Amino acid sequence: MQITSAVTNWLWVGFFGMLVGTALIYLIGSKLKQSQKYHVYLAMIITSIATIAYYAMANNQGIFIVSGKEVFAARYIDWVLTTPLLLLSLLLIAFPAGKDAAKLREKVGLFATVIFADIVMIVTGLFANLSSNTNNQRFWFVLSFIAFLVVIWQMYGPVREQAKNLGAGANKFFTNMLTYLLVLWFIYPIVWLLGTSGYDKISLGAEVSIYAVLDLCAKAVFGIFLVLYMKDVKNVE
Ligand code: RET
Repeated sequence: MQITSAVTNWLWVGFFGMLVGTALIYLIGSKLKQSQKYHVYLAMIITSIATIAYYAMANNQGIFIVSGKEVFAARYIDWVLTTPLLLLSLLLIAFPAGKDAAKLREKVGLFATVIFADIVMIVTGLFANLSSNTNNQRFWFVLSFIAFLVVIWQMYGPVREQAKNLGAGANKFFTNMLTYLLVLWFIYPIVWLLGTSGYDKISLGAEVSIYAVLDLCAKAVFGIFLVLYMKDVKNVE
């Protein structure tokens, strides 16, 4: 198969359709009760993922030729994320919420938003890295960075608000862990810009070693802090 203009046109149809669909879900969903809003978030997340995937495919990104056939990698990234979320929406309908569960479900919307923004950050970062054209690369980088800001904004806003209900010790523990995470995570896009993926200002050796140290701090040291202090803090499970 060839990527003809008809193929590209259909990919743009997919893109605009998903974009309009997302807006409609938002508008219609704004009438739902707060306790049901998580359905709106889930549905919007699903169509937003597809919007991003279609945009990439319409720009000929993430399409690899394997054994003479086009493989649309963006489709698989889309499906691997959206199919579990579609099943989750149905599962949540099938298991009706009791009184306490209803509160928990409101949080599903918040959890899903943070995780969705995080996934968008990584996937669009990959697309930026795969871009051969500077405009495309900038577009994906900015989108990735916006998603990063959404993660930070949610974590410092509603999630931290929630943590204030914990005891003083637990709240402090949460804030310390969050600040540690924020400082480390901010370095990733800086290295990305300075390294081979961006302006090539540092050597590959420097890039790889900084990422390695960052990964160790963000995963191993983070985990160690977590288990070290968790046992001393009350009201955290
Ligand atoms: C990219 C480039 C595009 C802009 C942004 C980025 C952020 C990446 C982050 C990665 C965090 C990785 C962690 C790994 C754990 O081991 C994709 C580099 C904002 C924040 C914590």
